[in-house]
Amino acid sequence: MNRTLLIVKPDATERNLIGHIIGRLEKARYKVVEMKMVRLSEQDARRFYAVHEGKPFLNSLVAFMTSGPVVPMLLEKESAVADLRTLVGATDPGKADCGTIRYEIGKSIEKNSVHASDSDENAAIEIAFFFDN
Ligand code: 3AN
Repeated sequence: MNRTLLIVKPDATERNLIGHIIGRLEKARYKVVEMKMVRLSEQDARRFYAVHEGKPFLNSLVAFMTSGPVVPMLLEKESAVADLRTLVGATDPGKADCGTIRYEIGKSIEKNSVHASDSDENAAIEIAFFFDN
């Protein structure tokens, strides 16, 4: 078993898609170990996306991620990180494979409905950002 972090982003909480996303995760055999709804401050969002410091889209991304509630979840499964990246799909929903969560509900490269950790190392950092586990 290993762990990863998924965040339901504001575009998806706004459209009442939290339950839909949890359903997709549970059907894909993820165990939701921890979950909460939070409103990120600008400082939180900048800290979470520190790897994107200097990127032209950072300010807009921070504004979007603080525009409404988000739902971080700690998920457990074998090959949790890689399988979740596959299930979530490409960053740009227009380029995401058919059947992926972003293909299905993503609106744009920014409003792409979910975040998923991209490595075991980042999963551990991102889980610690939101949860005590
Ligand atoms: P992913 O979420 O697929 O791992 P990252 O980590 O490269 O993608 O980017 C983090 C977030 O930044 C994305 N989920 C998206 O919301 C936003 N983002 C990434 N690239 C762009 C871009 N070129 N224009 C606007 N937003 C972007």
